[in-house]
Amino acid sequence: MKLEETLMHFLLEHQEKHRRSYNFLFLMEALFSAAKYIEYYYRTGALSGNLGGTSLVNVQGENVMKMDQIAHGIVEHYVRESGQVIHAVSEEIDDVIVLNEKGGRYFLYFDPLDGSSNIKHGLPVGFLFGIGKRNLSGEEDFHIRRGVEYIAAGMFVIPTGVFTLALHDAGCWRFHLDETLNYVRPHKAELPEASKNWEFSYNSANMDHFGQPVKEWLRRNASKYAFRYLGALAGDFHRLLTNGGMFLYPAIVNHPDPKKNRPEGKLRLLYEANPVAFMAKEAGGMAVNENGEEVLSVDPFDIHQRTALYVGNRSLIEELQPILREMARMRQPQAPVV
Ligand code: AHM
Ligand code: MG
Repeated sequence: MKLEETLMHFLLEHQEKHRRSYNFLFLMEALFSAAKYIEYYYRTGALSGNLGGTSLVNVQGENVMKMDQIAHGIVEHYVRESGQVIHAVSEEIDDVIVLNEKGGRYFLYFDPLDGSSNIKHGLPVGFLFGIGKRNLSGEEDFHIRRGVEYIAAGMFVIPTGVFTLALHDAGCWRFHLDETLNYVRPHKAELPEASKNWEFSYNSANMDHFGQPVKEWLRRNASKYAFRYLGALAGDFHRLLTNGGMFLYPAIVNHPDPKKNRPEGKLRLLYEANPVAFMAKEAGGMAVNENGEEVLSVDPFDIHQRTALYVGNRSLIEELQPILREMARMRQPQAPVV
């Protein structure tokens, strides 16, 4: 019998080493409990009729699935009970969820079940989150945190029992759910420098509607590597963390059906792109948006704002970055020649 190191023990050591409070552990415990419940509902969803849709449309104009609602309810319950969160933002709720403004210590941004097109098939989805911290040294102004201000971010790939957690300046770590429902066996995730197993991951059906320079760059580069696409960010990013390469969801422009254009990108900044960008950074990688700016540095103006995302090995992103910056420059209105 081999007994494994648990995630709680790993976190305790981490907090002690960095002389940090135990409050973070209470919040993490709430997230683990929520993830385990979501896993259970998802795994049994086909038999209990929970993998279908509802008649509702969310703030983003998308159909709400039953599992979206169930997963949100579970996370909100545990997070509220923990007493650790001041405000939360969920993909499923239009407004900021006000929790413990007086005693809470953290801000939580989460997507309880991301990758909705996989739900009816019971295929992998993700519970993604980012955590910001109260201003401890002065008046709290409740501002929405940029990705660089997150102290941690993670993703549960549901229903696989795999969890990845990145801690500010302390790396990106992977854990597995064991037979007693403990997350165990910390393993450091680092994007491999060697390109042997690198993969590209994007919705190739959109390729014709990416910006022209992005298309050209992909035509020159993507065929050097394997192509994999699950359609759920957590699953696609999970592969990327092990194999290296790039995941991209660029802006979609000039689509013949204008409703399908997404000039601002598809993914949500606070609870999809930023958690992934944060994990990538802690694993040695990088993420930029359609302007070539680091995703983590973007100042949020809306809790549900969208962004384009290019994330992966630093060398690949740095190669693409000047192309994106140049595209952004060309989009600026040119000063009239006098
Ligand atoms: P969702 O929040 O509606 O589930 O959308 C987010 C998902 C990501 O998980 C995934 O990377 C992307 O959308 C897939 O989009 P597409 O189906 O357009 O390829
Ligand atoms: Mg989502």
